[in-house]
Amino acid sequence: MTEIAYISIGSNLNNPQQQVITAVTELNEVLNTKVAAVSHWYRTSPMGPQDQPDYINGVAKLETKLSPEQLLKALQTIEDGHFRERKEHWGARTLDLDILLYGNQTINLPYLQIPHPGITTRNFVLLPLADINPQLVLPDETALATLLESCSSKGIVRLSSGDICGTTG
Ligand code: A4P
Ligand code: MG
Repeated sequence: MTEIAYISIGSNLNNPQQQVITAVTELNEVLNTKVAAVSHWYRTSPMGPQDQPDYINGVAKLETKLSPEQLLKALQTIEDGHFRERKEHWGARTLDLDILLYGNQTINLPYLQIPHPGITTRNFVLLPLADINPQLVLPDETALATLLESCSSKGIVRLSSGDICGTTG
């Protein structure tokens, strides 16, 4: 069965613009998976430790036949290919790929929580999700539009396509 999954893409090290563009290509190359849409890209102030560069953030919509666990593994393989080092929690990273949503499923495993716990409060997740699907409703029936109403637009700037080459946004 094909499911829709939304993936958050973030980078703030080693040419972040290039990292995120390459990540989209690699997501499209994952087995039994294709990228159906990509949001605009955003420059965002770091959440967490402030002594790190700004991030480039966006979201990709996937159509996939992989299970959530298989998809997580595929994302971690892509992160590893970007020389992602797992050091400080919320620290700087070359590439972070998180599963925001997988169909209408709720998953609470030690190594996989879906919807991603940060989804309801992070403007760098909510705004790109709305670019792709403003009508989106979470598994607990919260509307994305409702979350957006209480979400700050502080520290986030939408990039135009001239700012980031190769973008479809
Ligand atoms: N994991 C659990 N659920 C999921 C999921 N839905 N998708 C587990 C992906 N992974 C999931 O992740 C640690 C573990 O989370 C994985 O082993 C997986 O089994 P990680 O990426 O290795 O490490 P982390 O950085 O400690 O956690 P995470 O969750 O990626 O961090 P966050 O909460 O996403 O924060 N500021 C801005 N402006 N933009 C950003 O994108 N990102 C972070 C990272 C901090 N500040 C930021 C941004
Ligand atoms: Mg992550």
